[in-house]
Amino acid sequence: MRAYVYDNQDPADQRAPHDLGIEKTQADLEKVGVLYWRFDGEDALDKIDQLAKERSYKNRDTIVVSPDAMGPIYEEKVKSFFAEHLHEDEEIRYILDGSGYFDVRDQGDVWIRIYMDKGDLIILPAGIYHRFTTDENNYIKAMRLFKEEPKWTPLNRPVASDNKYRSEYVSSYNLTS
Ligand code: KMT
Ligand code: NI
Repeated sequence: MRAYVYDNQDPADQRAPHDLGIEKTQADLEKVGVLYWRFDGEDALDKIDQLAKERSYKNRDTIVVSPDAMGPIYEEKVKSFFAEHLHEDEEIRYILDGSGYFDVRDQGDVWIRIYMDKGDLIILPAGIYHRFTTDENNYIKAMRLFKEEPKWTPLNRPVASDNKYRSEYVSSYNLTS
């Protein structure tokens, strides 16, 4: 994992690094409710099982985002993952192979880009505005964990002003809106 401020240059190329050169720490991410773990080595899956148990993530599946796995819809999918959105439940991803970027909004509404590769696990809280893209290698394999049923419907920004998941998120992390 490596987090840094996203530069808004060349917006046409979402898969470029867009690295403004300002590093962010795991503590910076925690300020907006984003949790991170590194699980590698032989007991990685045991550690995931333990975290899943502690947090009541009962189910999981695997997704591969790549031209090989998705065929002609790949470009369209990559564009749709990159639309700024939130979910009404946590988004939990463990990277099994490959790499990609999760972008999250900080308290000042600035994009923080989080580079994730094999062994990285991230939890985005319900209500946070975010987006995802593959990087220039065009390949990521990730485990998606969820509590009961997957609630991955993306709600694009802006959501309704009375969306309770957004309101709860905003008040939990002292954002202005
Ligand atoms: C998402 O929610 O944007 C995704 O699941 C993208 C693939 S997970 C690396
Ligand atoms: Ni999402």
